Amino acid sequence: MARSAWTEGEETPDVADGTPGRPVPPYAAREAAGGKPDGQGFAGLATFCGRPWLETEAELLERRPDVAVVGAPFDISTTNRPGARFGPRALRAQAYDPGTFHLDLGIEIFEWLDVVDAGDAHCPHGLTEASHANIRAKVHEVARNGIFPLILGGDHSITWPAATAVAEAVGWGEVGLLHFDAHADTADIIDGNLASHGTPMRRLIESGAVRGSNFVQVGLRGYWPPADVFAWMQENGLRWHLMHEIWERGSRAVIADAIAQAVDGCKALYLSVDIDVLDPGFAPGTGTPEPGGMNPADLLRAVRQIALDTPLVAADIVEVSPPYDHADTTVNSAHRVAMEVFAALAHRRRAAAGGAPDLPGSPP
Ligand SMILES: [Mn+2]
Repeated sequence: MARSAWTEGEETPDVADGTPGRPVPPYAAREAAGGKPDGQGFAGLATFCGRPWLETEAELLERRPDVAVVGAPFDISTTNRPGARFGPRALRAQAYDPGTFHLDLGIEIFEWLDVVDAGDAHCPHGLTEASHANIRAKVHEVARNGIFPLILGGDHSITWPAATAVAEAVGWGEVGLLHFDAHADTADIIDGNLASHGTPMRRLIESGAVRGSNFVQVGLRGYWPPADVFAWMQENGLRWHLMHEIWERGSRAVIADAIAQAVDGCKALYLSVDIDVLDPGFAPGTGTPEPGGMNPADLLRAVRQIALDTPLVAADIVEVSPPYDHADTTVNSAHRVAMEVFAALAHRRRAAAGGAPDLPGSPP
């Protein structure tokens, strides 16, 4: 049994195999999987989860990972306080890195799922069209090669180019969208802006990239948008589950309904998580906080269930605005949304290979 505490009378810590002063290597399993040692997220280069950094399509093609993380550091389409351009960097550098074994699923995530960090789409300041074009191109580079893109916003306007790229790669009009948010983001034009963070979902329906019949929203609350926007949504087959319904029926029942609606007749699904779906007490670091939201335990389990039970091909996590965060609370919750997606996808790969959960997990 290795001892790690100082022992009285010794000049150096008693470590690893008991040899004073001997260097401590990282856990072999994590190092072999290309990751950082447990708990060392603060050290070294800030890639997402310490994963390999592969910025070009050629590098992606050489390795052919299962998932590529793409940053979309763009925030000039926010209607209120900005700062989400700092989201991707904070999610890479600030999130507490706890390890890689998912307890509930009993899985060492990166032994079953190869995840890389593909860097950021270039978002030149003040240029919405160019930024969105670059985001669309970067996500398309990933999706067209059969790699699952996990996109880090940025404000929610980035879902317009990102989901468009996924639809181009996977099938135009064959992609559904499951959307967690305090707000519907289905307005037509806000202050003359077609590319607002309050309008991306309408653009996706209008273009035909995403099917209205498989478009499901969860967590809406507060005071926006007005009734005429919901009337447009109803005409186009979109469905929504208000936060009030979660309060009445419980998250588990609502999520089960949302999943059933999203996947009914659907070939592929895109998950979009606006972190403001969480209550601002859990996620203060966001541009348009709305009190009365979900808690992280419910959101994380919902995301896990969606990644387990749907033909999920892509996901984004948006509206993390680190300048308004406290104690990295928002960043950590958003980071764990990604971890739930990874763990569920890893579990599916293991199940397909005939594997079973390791202790302490149990079948989901
Ligand atoms: Mn949103």
